[in-house]
Amino acid sequence: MSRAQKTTLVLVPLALVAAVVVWTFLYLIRYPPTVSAATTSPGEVNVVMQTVGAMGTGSHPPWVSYLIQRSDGTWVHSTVLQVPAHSTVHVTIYQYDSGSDLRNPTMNQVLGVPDATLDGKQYSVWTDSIGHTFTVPELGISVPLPGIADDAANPCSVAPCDTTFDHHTITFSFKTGAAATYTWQCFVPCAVGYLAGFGGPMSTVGYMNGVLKVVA
Ligand SMILES: [Cu+2]
Repeated sequence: MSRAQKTTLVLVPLALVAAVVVWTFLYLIRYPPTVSAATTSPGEVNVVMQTVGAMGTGSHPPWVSYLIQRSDGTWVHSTVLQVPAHSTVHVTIYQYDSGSDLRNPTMNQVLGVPDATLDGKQYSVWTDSIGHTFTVPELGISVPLPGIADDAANPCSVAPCDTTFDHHTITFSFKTGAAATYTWQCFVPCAVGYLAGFGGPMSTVGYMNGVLKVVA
């Protein structure tokens, strides 16, 4: 056997093993896509998201989730959000889920944003049931997203939901600093069927756990 043949004999199986390992890794992490905020004017961007009581499709249909809207209007099942550094981020969240009581009452406060509105009215705290929160601990930002009524007439059960379904509209804004990567998440124990409501979707990027990429 020539040297070239021997080399091929070693390298081909090695490449196959490497391909399988990479494919398995990518399959296991199934990292959701990054969605960039839409620039409206210099230094200002818009982010539109929704929270749903159940995805209704995909690998975990019963899981609660966030979704992010692309600037072309399509909804992406992702929580990986990219915004520019040193800009103002205007966030709108359509909240379609019912709520539950909080374990930590701190989380019913609007923290770190000056202008949160709920269905068009400014608010700073929500003491009734809460569906989810949008919280970026490192930035001191947390916004409670009130739940829709338990007896809502027209709840949405398959994401993405449109605004013909019962929902609350929450808006707020925050300023970004230098480029950095933060994690954000929901702090309501909203993972039904998991220990203390905190497993499953609560600890999974793409559902109730997200990444905020601030890029220069
Ligand atoms: Cu949640």
